[in-house]
Amino acid sequence: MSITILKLGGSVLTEKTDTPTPKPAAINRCASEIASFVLSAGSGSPLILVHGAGSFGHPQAKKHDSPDGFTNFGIIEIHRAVTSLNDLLIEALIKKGVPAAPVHPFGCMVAENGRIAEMKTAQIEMMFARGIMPVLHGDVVMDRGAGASIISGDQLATYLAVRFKAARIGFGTAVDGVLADGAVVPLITRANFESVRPHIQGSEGTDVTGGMLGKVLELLEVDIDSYIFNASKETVIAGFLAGDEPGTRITGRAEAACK
Ligand code: IP8
Repeated sequence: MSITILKLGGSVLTEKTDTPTPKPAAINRCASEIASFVLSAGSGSPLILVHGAGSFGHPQAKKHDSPDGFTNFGIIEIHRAVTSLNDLLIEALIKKGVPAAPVHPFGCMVAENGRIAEMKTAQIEMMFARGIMPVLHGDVVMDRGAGASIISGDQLATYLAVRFKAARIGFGTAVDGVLADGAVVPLITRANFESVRPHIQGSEGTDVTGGMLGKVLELLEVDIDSYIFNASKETVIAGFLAGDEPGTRITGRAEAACK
């Protein structure tokens, strides 16, 4: 079984506004590209879909951020915002014929100081067995140290990739890859990271979870071929799912070389 993890950034699916604003056309197009893969690939190639929060989580997390941590109603507002984006994506996938179902981290994960400490995943394996596609997302979760913390879709996607021994990870963003001084960096490894790092450009809008540098740091931790690419451009998601190597390739493999 060859598992692929696809993470769609909040900037692909939502407008960078202070209140939750979806991009319905982009949500539909992403759902179509994913549906073409899922409906033709069959049960031997399961896909785990993860999405970010965009305006359905980052402004709310910023609003409720305080030295004392999130209040209970703050936690609930953040979680409800991101689950409503999850609903929109799942509805679009179901309309395209994909049996997609939510797995909300808030209900099956515990963090420790902002890092995932525990996650129940038996339900995901059982979903694979039936051909249901799990759709997870960055979320606010209960945290043993901080009370509650934000777990990004990037951290979650990487965690799931290790846990399920995924073959490939794709991070679909609103830019062409990791940009250094305006140009796409084709390959990032542990060997060249420090020379690329000072040039990596951040993301626009409110981002409480680390932007582009955060993505690279997550992916460098794992020994899995990963790609950061532009999911706002038509057919790039479909190409990645079909085996293309779009955007920036990142691998934490110690001796990674250009393919
Ligand atoms: O958009 C953040 O996930 P991300 C999740 O993947 C929340 O960084 C709730 C802000």
